[in-house]
Amino acid sequence: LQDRAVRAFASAGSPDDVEAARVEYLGQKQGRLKSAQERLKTLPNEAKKAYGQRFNGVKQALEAALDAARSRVERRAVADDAIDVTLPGTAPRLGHRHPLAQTADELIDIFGRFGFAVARGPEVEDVRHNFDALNIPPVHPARDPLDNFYLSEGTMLRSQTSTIQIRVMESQPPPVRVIAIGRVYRPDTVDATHSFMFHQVEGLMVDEGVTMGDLKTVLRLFARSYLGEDVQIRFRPSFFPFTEPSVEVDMLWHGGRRWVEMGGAGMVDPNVFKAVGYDPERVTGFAFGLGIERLCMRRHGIDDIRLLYQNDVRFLDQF
Ligand code: FA5
Repeated sequence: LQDRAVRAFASAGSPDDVEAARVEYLGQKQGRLKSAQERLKTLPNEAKKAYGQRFNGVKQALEAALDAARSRVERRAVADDAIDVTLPGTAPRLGHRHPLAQTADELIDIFGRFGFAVARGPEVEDVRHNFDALNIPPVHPARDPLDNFYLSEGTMLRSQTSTIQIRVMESQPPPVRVIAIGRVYRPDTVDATHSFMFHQVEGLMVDEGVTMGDLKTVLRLFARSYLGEDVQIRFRPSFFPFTEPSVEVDMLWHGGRRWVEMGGAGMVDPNVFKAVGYDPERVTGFAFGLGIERLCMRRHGIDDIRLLYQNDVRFLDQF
């Protein structure tokens, strides 16, 4: 009886099979164990003790087999339920690229169409690339420790992406047509259009016969592509040690009531060409450096640069 019952429980594949086996062997009315119990009454007294012990052993074995069979078929039922392919799914919350990263991607795309490749340079720079090779003399106020983040001797967090102009020209002969996008650092006082860490896009084009007219055309075409056909920009005379002549470029801010500086630009100074071993008698070039935050702000109507760094999802969700 015990062997047959244990086999029946072990082979039960569903809750119904388990119940059928339970009724057959452990049923209170006509179960086989019950019948065995009935037989106890018919035995002579001296045989009752041994039979009773044997009966209890069999009963425990059968109950254990029943428990095991029940938990086995239950586990299988749970496993089957766990993959109900007909249930509607839960949509995962997807993130997306930060507006500044999106702006950088678009700049690379637009200037790429104008034939500009992408160059890179380190954020921790040496003073030679940040100042010396850019024709910024040792006593120039731009080097003031109060206006720069100096690190150990001779190194600093770059204050402008113009460093990459130098790195590119040092590493290849003309012609050059590149942009470089990156972080720059300055201890500026933070306000709606200034941060102590921001991004610039640098542009450099060097070849025989490059003119200021080419510079203005490229910047106008760029502004129209990125900010829209109706954007207004203007050029003001300015000064940078590494360009001559130099200009500052303003854009009419959203709302149309004020001009905001977008960047600096100019014709590469012959001293810069000499510092990198280019022949200023043979080639000319233009360079520009634009603030990426301000471009992004003008494009999307953002009023405060600080919103770009706070990572408030209510703000970021809008891009
Ligand atoms: C320069 O950094 C020059 N290297 C640009 C240049 C490149 C001139 C090549 C000539 C040839 P300037 O310091 O003006 O220039 O900065 C350029 C732009 O960076 C500014 O017009 C502005 O858009 C942005 N910018 C400057 N300071 C900040 C700041 N603290 N926060 C956010 N944007 C800034």
